[in-house]
Amino acid sequence: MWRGANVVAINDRPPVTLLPLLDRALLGAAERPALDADTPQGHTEHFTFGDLEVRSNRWAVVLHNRGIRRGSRLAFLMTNRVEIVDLWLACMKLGAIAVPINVLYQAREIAHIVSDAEPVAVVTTLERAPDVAADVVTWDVDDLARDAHALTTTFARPAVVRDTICDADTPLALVYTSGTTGASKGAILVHGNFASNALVLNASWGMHAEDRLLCTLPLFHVHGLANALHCWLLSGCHMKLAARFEASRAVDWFTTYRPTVFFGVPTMYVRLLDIDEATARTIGSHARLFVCGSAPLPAHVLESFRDRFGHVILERYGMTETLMNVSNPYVGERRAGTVGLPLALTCVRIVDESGRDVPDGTSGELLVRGPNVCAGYWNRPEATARAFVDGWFRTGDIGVRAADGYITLEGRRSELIISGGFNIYPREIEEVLLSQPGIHEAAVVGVPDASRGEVPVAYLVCDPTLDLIALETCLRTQLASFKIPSTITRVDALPRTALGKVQKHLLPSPT
Ligand code: MCA
Ligand code: AMP
Repeated sequence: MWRGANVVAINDRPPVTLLPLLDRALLGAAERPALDADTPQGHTEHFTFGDLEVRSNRWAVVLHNRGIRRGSRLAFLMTNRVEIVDLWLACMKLGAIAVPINVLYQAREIAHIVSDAEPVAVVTTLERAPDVAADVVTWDVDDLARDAHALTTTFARPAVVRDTICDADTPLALVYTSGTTGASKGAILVHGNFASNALVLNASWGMHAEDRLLCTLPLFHVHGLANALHCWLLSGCHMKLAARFEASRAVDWFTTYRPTVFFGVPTMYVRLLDIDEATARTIGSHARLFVCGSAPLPAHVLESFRDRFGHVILERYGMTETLMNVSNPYVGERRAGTVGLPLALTCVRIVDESGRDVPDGTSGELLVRGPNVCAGYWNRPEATARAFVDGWFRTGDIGVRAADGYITLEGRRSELIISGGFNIYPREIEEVLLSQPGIHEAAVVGVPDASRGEVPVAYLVCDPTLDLIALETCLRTQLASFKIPSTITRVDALPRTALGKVQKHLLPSPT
């Protein structure tokens, strides 16, 4: 039975530690070209695995000299650059906990993460440092890089690294993800989560040392951080790290770098469909695998991409709290509209409201367990307790399993909006709107958008004199750009139930 194959022991984390897995590349393939990374100045730098090993040893010493110890939190706020790899590997080597922050966040959103995670410092650029609260220490990434460069530490691992012992349960990251309350919670991801995720993905997707992986995903979310970074380091393949995805640069990246593998969110694939047919075929001829996740991939995008690039995109499903859970097969049918089958080591159940397993073909909430599932939420024992039932993590995603095991996601229990792969909780935007003078009631919902999947729109009961242009300017100082409602509609009243609950499905079409 296919289901039996996915059952693991109930206490889930096998003693797999992360760094020794990556040592095959970092130590064993030191001479091998490893990384081309965009610099903030717009150049590309080239690194071997040995370079990355030496750089991260030096970063470990520099961070240790500045007080970073096992269990210390160290936040980072920057677009993709090699120094994130340095910082990440140094945290791994020191047993420290990295806290990625979305670069699109404004001061208000950053303040929440920093006050919750209490990092020793936020590593950022001089331009972004003012967005971090004045009472929080910031370290300029270029200063740290200069300090590291000035060290003579070489390939031999320094004592601070040799003396650090991490196991599968050692925390490595707090990744903030929005809860249903609107305030984001830090998922505690441990070494074993990253190790099992990378082992399973590389085995499932056939990642190997000759691959060339193009990473345009931000390293502040787990799609880039857990999947791209670790599939690369574990396989010992080559990676090109772009500062960020830019549709206008895509043809150049794909035709010059010639990646064999690309990981993206649906919006990136929608943008790639603008590439002309002949170029798309050439790009497809160099590639072996296109993976998509973080939001639903519309079936028509999969089909248009297959026709244009000659590849069936492999869609998979994950969460910040669980890393990857379910994937279409590399060999076998990649079924449009489905997320495929549970990954090896991950068990998936689909249950009804009372927690009973539903038969195939019936919708229910997906519960998962396995070594990929996080250790809980930072500082939030009640939220952690609520998230697990008998050791199973409640995803909040609603799905259905076909008789042959393929899972289709149908929606979510919460009001989560996913725009361009970034998560948005309506409640957070509503709270910011309600803090503005002249706004009496606010409701935010997601509406379909051809390229970003969904976008938020707002409905306001407000004073007739409210200046919507000034409101948008004000929202832009408090919310990341992807959370700004694409339309704001004035209404006389919000539709409510007799008990006063807003009936969002009865709101009029946005104007
Ligand atoms: C977007 N912007 C950025 C970045 N991405 N700015 C800096 N760094 C970035 N990485 C800003 C732009 O400056 C612009 O701001 C606005 O966002 C829209 O950008 P644009 O390029 O016009 O948008 P697009 O063509 O629609 O593409 C957006 C995108 C982006 C590149 C698809 O949304 C993106 O990188 N998404 C990936 C999200 C992700 O990694 N999600 C994984 C979460 P302005 O409006 O101010 O001009 S992890 C997850 O969900 C689970 C675990 C899973 O299963 O993976
Ligand atoms: P995050 O909180 O950023 O980790 O987002 C996780 C959520 O993204 C999941 O709970 C799903 O709702 C959604 N998600 C991830 N991958 C897919 C996918 N392939 N199809 C539909 N939704 C997805």
